[in-house]
Amino acid sequence: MVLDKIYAYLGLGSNVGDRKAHLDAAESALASATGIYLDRSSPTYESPPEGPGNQPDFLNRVLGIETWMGPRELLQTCLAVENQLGRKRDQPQGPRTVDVDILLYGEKIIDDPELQIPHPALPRRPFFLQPLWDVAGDIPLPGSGLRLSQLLAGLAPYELKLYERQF
Ligand code: PH2
Ligand code: MG
Ligand code: MG
Repeated sequence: MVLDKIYAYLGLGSNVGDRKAHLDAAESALASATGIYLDRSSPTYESPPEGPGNQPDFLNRVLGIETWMGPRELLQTCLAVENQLGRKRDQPQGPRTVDVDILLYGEKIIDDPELQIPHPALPRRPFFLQPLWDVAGDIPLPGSGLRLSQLLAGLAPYELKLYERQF
């Protein structure tokens, strides 16, 4: 049987401890997972927390991967990497050592209680739209008809600092 290979984008975030080390560790763990080929890694950006504000600033990065996993298996892998890196789930939207979200999975649209793709918050999050644009170019968001540049241009002014460029 020939398995389909899908191009997917993952969003990484951290706002606890050595944030860059957490993103790097998550990236290495994902790159070495069977069924994932790491193709691209975006620059890292720093931004204030969206949502509950009484927490440290985040670092965020986006990965472009090729994967042979189905979307649910990929989600399980993302959660396993979070757990492996010591993620505690006490406060929803609260501080996290590392968060690994599926942003896009090919052109697929999924709307289940436990998995929504494209990530429903992506259109309003500059800290994912900008690094996604860096690795993917100005692609249209599946299901919306809008390109990343149009989504970014429609946002209220936001704070997003380039933290580290990667090559
Ligand atoms: N993630 C959240 C909530 N707020 N804010 C920023 N800047 N970056 C994030 O990754 C982030 C957030 C929930 O996952
Ligand atoms: Mg998450
Ligand atoms: Mg998240």
